Amino acid sequence: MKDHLIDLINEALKNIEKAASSDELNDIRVAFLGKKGSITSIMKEMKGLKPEERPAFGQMVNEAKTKVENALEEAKIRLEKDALELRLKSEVIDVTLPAKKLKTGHPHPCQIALDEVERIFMGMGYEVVEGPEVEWQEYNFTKLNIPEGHPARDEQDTFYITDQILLRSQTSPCQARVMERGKLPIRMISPGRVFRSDSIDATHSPSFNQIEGLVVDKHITMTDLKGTLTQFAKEMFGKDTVTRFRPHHFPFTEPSAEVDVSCFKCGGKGCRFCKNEGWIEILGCGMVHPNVLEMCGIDPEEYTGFAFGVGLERIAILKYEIDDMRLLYENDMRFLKQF
Ligand code: 2NM
Repeated sequence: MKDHLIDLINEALKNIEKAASSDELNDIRVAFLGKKGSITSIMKEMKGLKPEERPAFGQMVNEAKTKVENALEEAKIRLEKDALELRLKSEVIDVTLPAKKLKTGHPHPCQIALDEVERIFMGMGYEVVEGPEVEWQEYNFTKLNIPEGHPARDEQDTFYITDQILLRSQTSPCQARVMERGKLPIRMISPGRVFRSDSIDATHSPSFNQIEGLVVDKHITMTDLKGTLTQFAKEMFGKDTVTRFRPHHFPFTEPSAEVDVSCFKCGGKGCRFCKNEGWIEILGCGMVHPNVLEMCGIDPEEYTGFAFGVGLERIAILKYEIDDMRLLYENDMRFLKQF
């Protein structure tokens, strides 16, 4: 019986050594140590022993069980270690391989120019206000001193939705809304998309972006207008930039002016970029017409203001020396990747 037990132990240890998976180890455990396992069953044969032999034999069986248990446990650890090593080998990562290039986008040249304009005016204490692209003709025209019958209202120039509702032709309606709200003083810029019934060419589009500015306070004069816009031009185009104000006409401002900056390519000497003028036109401006203030609920005897409008695409074109505005709209990656 003792020999039988030794044979069983050896058989179990041999099987354990050969086992290649935890399932196999489990089968071995059941076969030898389970309820009906061969080592467990040998206990039942104790009846055949003399009573004085029984304790020693019982102890042998227990030792046999412990031996097999230990072997099973060691095998389990060995298998787990082997499996881990195999996995590490198969999943090895070569950290020296070049990484896959992530295709991240970046701001559009118009967005870069807008961010810059907003940064400059926010630095002077202006707030940025946006308004609806679909407007009442009342806000787009009437309150801006463009009465019925004025040529600017012409159907040829404006996209009408009904006779009262249109696609805004400028962002000034947004400023009329702010004036009407009545919180003074006002220092604001209103960037956004505007619409005019123009044919597409290198300098025109039926939809483009404008940034208009408005300041209303007591004692605002043309000097404030000139100082502010000259400071803007210097920050936008370089500190040596000089401005020139030429008389002009806008219905919503009086007096009105167009502003040129000295050519930042040649410094004003004249070159291809400025078409030998030495000057480049960048914006329109003026002192807010008293009619506009009044129609927006502000007393023109107490308050005055100045306003201006810049084309965003025009700024981007100048800043990046783009020779055709259509490039800004076509989303050709070969063009956009350059910024
Ligand atoms: C321009 C030129 C001159 C302008 C006027 C106003 C308002 F709302 F105060 F009347 N906003 N923007 C203005 C003045 C716009 O764009 C070339």
